[in-house]
Amino acid sequence: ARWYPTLVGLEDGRVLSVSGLDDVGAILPGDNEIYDPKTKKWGKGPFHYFPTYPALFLTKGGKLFYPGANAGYGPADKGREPGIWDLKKNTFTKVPGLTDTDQLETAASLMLPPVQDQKVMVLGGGGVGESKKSTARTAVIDLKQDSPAFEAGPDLPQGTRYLNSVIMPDDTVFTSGGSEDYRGRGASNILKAQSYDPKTNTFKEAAEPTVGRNYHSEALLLPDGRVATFGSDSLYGDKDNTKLGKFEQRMEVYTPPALHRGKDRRPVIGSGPENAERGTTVTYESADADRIATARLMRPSAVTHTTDVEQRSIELGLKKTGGKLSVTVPDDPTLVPPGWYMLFVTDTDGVPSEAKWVKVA
Ligand SMILES: [Cu+2]
Repeated sequence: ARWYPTLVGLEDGRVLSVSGLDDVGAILPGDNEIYDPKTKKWGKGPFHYFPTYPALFLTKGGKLFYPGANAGYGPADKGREPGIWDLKKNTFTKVPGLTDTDQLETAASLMLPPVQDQKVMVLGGGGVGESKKSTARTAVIDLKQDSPAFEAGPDLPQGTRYLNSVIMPDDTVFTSGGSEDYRGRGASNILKAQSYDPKTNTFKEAAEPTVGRNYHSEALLLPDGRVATFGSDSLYGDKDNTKLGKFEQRMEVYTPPALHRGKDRRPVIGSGPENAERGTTVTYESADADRIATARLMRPSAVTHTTDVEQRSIELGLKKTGGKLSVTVPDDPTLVPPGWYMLFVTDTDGVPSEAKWVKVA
């Protein structure tokens, strides 16, 4: 029995289920399991303890990276340090450099785009349990280095738990919402959003959301290039914490600036294959081929409790010839795990197309 686990899609299509609470609500000591869709059976996974909803990212070569971000439950002094988990040898190698390591619960984390850069970012987070602490810290680690270590990134506007972070087709990261205190206590929802650019390692202010988002809130990239945010579970409904909170049912949709430049400016991906094999090139009709600058395969998110280990953006090789776009998928299942993806192209002005759904076997 297991609830609040993280499900990590592996390079061969199997799914590793990690941590969680058992049927009486006690945290599992480390008995992880693997589901194989080919045999439709569960088997034993490598034994290792993590707090619930650990953020675990499939990295190049097949090891998992744990930035320390998690969604709580479990003791404060166990399984909270970041490191690299070798599933085959079941070894865990800690990585240095991260600050505010006592505030990794409810932190956001993601593999920065494109995934070939092998950089993982951690944003915000709070103290363990109902702690009042939260941090504005962000940090980035480059896993391509021989001895990877976290380096400080730009601070968030304030201490933030439950930050939503979404990879965008133009290789920026849209972040919004969260609250400064545990579950929005003391009316601490943060009505701010910002766009992070991995190339410059800076935040830029984005349009402010009007609905607060804390615990049990999510944000997803839509196939049309916008971002939907939904949910939130404030513990209290007022500043003095005297009334019970209500589950947030309003959704909001964020339209990035590039989509305000005119509907007819968006490049269009025309007809072409729905399946793409790794290591091969697939070709799509496109009247806009000449002005396309980048092509990305973006994995749809599976996000809950500020944990989204599915989202990733893969840089594709790009060739343009007379009204046709040819994109090449990397020949590496640890970069491109099997499944459905959204194919986006972005033009030289930074305007993205709508997505075309493409399956990588
Ligand atoms: Cu929950």
